[in-house]
Amino acid sequence: MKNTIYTQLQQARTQGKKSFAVLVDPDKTELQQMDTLLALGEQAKIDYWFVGGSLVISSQLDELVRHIKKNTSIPVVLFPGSPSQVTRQADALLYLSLISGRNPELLIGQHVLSAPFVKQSGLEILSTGYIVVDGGAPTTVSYISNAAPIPADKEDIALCTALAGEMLGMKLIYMDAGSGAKQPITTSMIKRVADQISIPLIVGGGIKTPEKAQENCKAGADLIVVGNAIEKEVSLISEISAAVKNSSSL
Ligand code: 1GP
Repeated sequence: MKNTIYTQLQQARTQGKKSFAVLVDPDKTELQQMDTLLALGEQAKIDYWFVGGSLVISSQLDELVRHIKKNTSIPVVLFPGSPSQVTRQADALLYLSLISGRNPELLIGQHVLSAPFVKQSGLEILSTGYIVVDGGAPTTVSYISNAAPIPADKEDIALCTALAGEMLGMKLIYMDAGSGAKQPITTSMIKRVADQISIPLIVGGGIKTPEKAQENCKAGADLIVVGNAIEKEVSLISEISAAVKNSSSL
């Protein structure tokens, strides 16, 4: 099994180097309009493209990932809302278990059904404890998963959930306020979790400014994910990328 991206993430964590991923939602992306985004991502030296969404209606996932791979050298990591969003064209797969929820299908059920296909895909598999935190508005992920998010001020619950994920052997923790969240995850919750876990921490959902991205990194996030804000204002890629890189410290 490949281990390239995970090794990169672990090394970055050890070195205090922060990473930045831009989330591409296949439903909101026209192939023809991708090229500006791809060029800006290359220029800004982002670390990863994340591709996926809680509910993908479009059937162009394969084609979209192929297009990104053909036009950039940046690795593509799938961030799937369901097993139907797995394509061999990508480099790696966030193998998400929704550990903040109590829906057995999203904890293990869908994994069992898709395991043979996922194994055969040849993708690098990144087992990820996925923690959804209330972002101030109902999000697609909460509705689809039928699972309540962790209240934004319940830092102890987030911490215990992340610790349990790590001790269960997950390679990454992803704390997400949900796509387009009104309130991103607080720096205080990020710090509480980051201080106690030793695996890389991904943070996303509702991050709209370089300042917030930087604050999250300083609080201990290893990888920042931004989708919506960049869809609205593509030039934010370079500003957020610079802010994330500048937060790297030894
Ligand atoms: C959502 O973390 C991602 O799952 C990104 O969220 O689109 O709000 O940046 P945004």
